[in-house]
Amino acid sequence: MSYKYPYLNTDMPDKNEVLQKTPNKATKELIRKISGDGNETYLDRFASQQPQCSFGLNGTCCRMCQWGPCRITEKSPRGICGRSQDDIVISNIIRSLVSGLAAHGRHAHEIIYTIKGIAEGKINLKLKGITRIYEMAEKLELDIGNKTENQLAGEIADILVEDLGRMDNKNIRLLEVFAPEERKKLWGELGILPRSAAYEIMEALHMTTLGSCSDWKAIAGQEKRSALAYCYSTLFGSSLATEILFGIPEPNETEVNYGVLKKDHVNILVHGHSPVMIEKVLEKINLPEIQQLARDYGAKGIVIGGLCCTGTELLARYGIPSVTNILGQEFVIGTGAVDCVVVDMQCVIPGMKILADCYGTQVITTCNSNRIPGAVHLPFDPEKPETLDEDAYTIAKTAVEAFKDRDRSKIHIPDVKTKAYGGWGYESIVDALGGLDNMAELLKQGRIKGIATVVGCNTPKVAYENNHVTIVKKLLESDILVLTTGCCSHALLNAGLCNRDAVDICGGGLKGVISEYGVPPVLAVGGCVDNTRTLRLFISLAEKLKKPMKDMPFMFVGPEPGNEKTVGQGLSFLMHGVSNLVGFPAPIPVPNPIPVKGSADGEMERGSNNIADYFGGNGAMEELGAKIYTEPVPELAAQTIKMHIKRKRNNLGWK
Ligand code: NFS
Repeated sequence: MSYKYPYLNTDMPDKNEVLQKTPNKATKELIRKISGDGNETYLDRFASQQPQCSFGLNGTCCRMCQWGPCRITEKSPRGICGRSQDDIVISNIIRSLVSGLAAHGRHAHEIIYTIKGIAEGKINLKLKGITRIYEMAEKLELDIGNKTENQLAGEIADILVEDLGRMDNKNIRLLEVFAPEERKKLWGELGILPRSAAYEIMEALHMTTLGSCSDWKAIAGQEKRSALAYCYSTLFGSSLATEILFGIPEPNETEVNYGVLKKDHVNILVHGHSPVMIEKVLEKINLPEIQQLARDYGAKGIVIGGLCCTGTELLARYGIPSVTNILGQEFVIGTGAVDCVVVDMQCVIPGMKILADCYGTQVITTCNSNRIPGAVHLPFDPEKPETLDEDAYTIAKTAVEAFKDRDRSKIHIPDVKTKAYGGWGYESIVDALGGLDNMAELLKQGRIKGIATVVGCNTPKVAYENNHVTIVKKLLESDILVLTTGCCSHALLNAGLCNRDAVDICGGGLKGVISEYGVPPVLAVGGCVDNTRTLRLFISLAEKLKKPMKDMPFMFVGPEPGNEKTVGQGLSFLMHGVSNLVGFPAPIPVPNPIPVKGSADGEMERGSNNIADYFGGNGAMEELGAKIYTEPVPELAAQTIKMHIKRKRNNLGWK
């Protein structure tokens, strides 16, 4: 039985429904195994949270001061201070958005300060993204002269730091150099050009605190300003800085999924988002003495597997096999085969450590922002890097040592491995598809009908990975090319869709493109911050075709929204005129339909509220040329995306 929430106009799945619908055979085996071992996962905790609070689900609970909490009902349409439903709903959303902005900002901070540390000779790493250094130096109009690559990278890092924290009224530099002219003009007219990540977070929290702004439209304006700061300071900032640091990814072939773990090997998982420490740890793991240590303990070798965005980053750069995403992190521990998980920052759920204790798995934390009680803690701080090499060596050794004392009686590794062709970036996609002119032509001719970026987290509110995989299969059938990042990319990689063999499920046009150019139908472009790569591609294609972004057959799809960071992902694209489809209602009262008061169960009528009408109706469409669709049923969601792309093509006069 799934959980019924008629006022949301959707149901949520229970464990049985997840078992029935989740597409990965390995996941089904592990859910059953963990339950059989008598251990719990998020699925059990989700069940014990039912029913979830309707005010929380609708965004109509205000906890922004200590007079509350206030809840909006027919009897009490305003909070104690007089705040309206619209103010409360939009304030809750902007607070989620800027929490996500803070998370990506902190990620960007670590990467950018690592570049500074290397440039100043304090960190023992070598910058690998030389092409990106020169491209950025040119775009930012730096005086290149006889400067070394490290000097230039240091100057770029200083600009990225300003973009993170500028307080005076100047624009984000990365926005100035990467955003389309037409959009910059529009954002200027709307008065929403941002100063920096830090300033916009401060202003968003300021505007929504007790007795500040009570005009929901002004808060929505700050929401858009913050979304632009999110996009250009922290997504572009992190992604480009990571490319300067570790190089631009190159497509590579590998195997992914739970079956990459090996019973007779030391299995180490790397987890989080900012892979600086892990880069060093990998260097140490490859030392002959650490490899020998593993053999001394009876292991045949060492397997590294990736989780979440650190996993997708390592897959992109080194072809290191990825295993799973945020909601698979407990399942993989349940294999009983994981000796150690090395985590950096974000999306590491406490339930993972609880299960790690059940299966004797060692957890090592490497970021001061992400402490976990009971874990070994060896933090990386780019401003105090003196012990980096020593700590990385200790982590590698501790991870291998975990193998020797573990209880190995409860191991079950599902025999499921999938071929994957990952590691795509902006340049490699353009090159592989014959250049921007050719890509534009493929779109115009309709061999590629449109491009959807299908990305983001998992949520327990839809059947795990079912929306990701079902939607994408339907899009491929209709000749829509798919780009993917983050947790969604794990679902698609494991489903075998990031692999040229998936050509068979594609429509005729896309099939031809895949055969001719040798690309897979789904291009995995990295972690969530690497949506930068997709956005650059969308911007370049629109410019090449001399069309505004809002007219292009593009769509942002977030089928399983979860983390606060996901709010800014969709809005980043929305700000550029790219409509969104999300797979579960945001915490906004669902406008249509609502139950008829006092009527027999099931009777519904149309409702409306300003925030839903703005994002999902004509408001955002009139202002930005894009809107947000919500559809939790994956087959219907795919239909909506296809319809959206068809409409865009019709308006362009393309067949
Ligand atoms: Ni994105 Fe990556 Fe996953 Fe969501 Fe978390 S791992 S940054 S936030 S949950 S996709």
